[in-house]
Amino acid sequence: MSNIIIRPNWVLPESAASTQDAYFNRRRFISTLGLGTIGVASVGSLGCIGQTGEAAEAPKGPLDTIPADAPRDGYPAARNSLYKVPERPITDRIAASSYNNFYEFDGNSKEIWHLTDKYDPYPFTIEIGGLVEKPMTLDLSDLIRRFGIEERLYRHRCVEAWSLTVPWEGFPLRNLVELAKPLSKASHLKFVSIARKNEMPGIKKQSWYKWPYYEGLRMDEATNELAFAVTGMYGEPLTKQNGSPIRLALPWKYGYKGPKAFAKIEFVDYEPKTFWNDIAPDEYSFLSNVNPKVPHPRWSQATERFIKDMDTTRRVRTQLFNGYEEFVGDMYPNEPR
Ligand SMILES: Nc1nc2c(c(=O)[nH]1)N[C@H]1C(S)=C(S)[C@@H](COP(=O)(O)O)O[C@H]1N2
Ligand SMILES: [Mo]
Repeated sequence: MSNIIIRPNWVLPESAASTQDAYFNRRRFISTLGLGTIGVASVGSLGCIGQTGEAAEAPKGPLDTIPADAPRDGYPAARNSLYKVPERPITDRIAASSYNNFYEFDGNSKEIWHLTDKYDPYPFTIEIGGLVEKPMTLDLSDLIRRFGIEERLYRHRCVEAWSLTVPWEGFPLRNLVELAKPLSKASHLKFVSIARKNEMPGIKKQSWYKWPYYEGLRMDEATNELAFAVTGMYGEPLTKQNGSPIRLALPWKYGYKGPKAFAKIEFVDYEPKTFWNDIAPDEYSFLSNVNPKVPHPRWSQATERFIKDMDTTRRVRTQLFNGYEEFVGDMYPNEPR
């Protein structure tokens, strides 16, 4: 009896679900093999957990993946009381660090923390360029010291209809925009993540994607008070699987609009291309505001599975702009209401 491994209930059901990840991996895998639309059953074995073969270095738990050299200045930060989530509890920290989406590690599994042992982000710099007074490269540790950090409790809604409530730590993205001094003709920002194929196993395994991950925002979105540059969660620096060393939280948008491990911001005068929109433009729009009335072509967005702990079966109603209409509603006169 002692060798029975009890896994949280998401391990099996998720790999069977038709989602952002499973759908594309399956489709791509099949076309790689030249099998047309048959042979789906063979895909299951790709999603096995614990096959890294590096037990010695592998993290023992999902919180072992906070980089040892992550700057700890300001942690734990005081919570900003302006942003409340009165109707939902805070997600259990282990659950929020175990149930993830970060395709650079794996697109087929939610439990990716096992795969992060080679990833070593620090020291880390962010390159700022494009339509700015002067291009610059900023050291992340310097930025954290310069801006300081605060904690914000935000809802976090994935387009695959699961959600969390997370205490993020970081600084307003607006601070970074002001430091960058964009020219008046800059209308949008383009974010580019890192793609280290020797540290992130999902890149080689899913070589058909257009790495690195890239996303974009309008200037008014990036300077909205909610847009948050996240360097930590639950009072400590970010775990690798949650986007160490820096990612965005844009709580009124679906999760994929917030790039993890971004190392480049380019100011531009056009609407930039984005990773998921390029893959499936009819499924992942540039704006991607959370909206229960706008279904994904393959599933409803009216409700979501709220992940409070390892049980992922509770459903709650999805809210327009994920409950942030008072902060962002004015930016979107054409959003279906
Ligand atoms: N670079 C990068 N950023 C990314 C992703 C990714 O695959 N790569 N996934 C996105 C998606 S779909 C979601 S829902 C969130 C998940 O964040 P979490 O794992 O911290 O909950 O990260 C987003 N940022
Ligand atoms: Mo997502």
